[in-house]
Amino acid sequence: AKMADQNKERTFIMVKPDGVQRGLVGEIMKRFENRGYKLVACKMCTPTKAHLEEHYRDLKSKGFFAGLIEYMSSGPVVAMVWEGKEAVKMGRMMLGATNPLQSNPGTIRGDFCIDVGRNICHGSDSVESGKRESEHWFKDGEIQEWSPAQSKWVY
Ligand code: FUP
Repeated sequence: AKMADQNKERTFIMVKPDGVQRGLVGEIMKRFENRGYKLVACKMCTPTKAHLEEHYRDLKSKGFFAGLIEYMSSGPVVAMVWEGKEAVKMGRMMLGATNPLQSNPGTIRGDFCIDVGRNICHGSDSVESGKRESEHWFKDGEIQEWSPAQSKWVY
């Protein structure tokens, strides 16, 4: 991929209900902003089970699927799209491993959680799923194209 394309890679990141309830929304957003990623979409909503079943469709056969849907639909989440170089791989690295015993201190999961079923955040695992998930959670027009260099409001 050309540099220009690479710098526009997007990933879907979500603060899960327990992350919202523990007051970690700002902490998680701050890490992406500080690292140098650009927020291009953001909203709070309580997702329906049907919406989550589509989001997690690849996990339908797993034993934890019903519990996962119940947990994820239990309250508001904060859904976001972050843009920048290697956003998908870097997002996963910043989140930390799915298994709490392997999520290193310094990562979001490694710093804030110990239970795989209450792991406070989601991040896309490929560029493809980043695109699919962003389009699943946001309508056309809810994802913003913006650049600080074009703004007359920043001086
Ligand atoms: P991740 O991409 O890190 O979110 O991990 P997966 O796609 O494998 O799993 C999605 C979600 O299912 C996890 F965030 C938490 C939940 N899960 C469990 O509850 N139990 C498991 O054994 C594995 C995953």
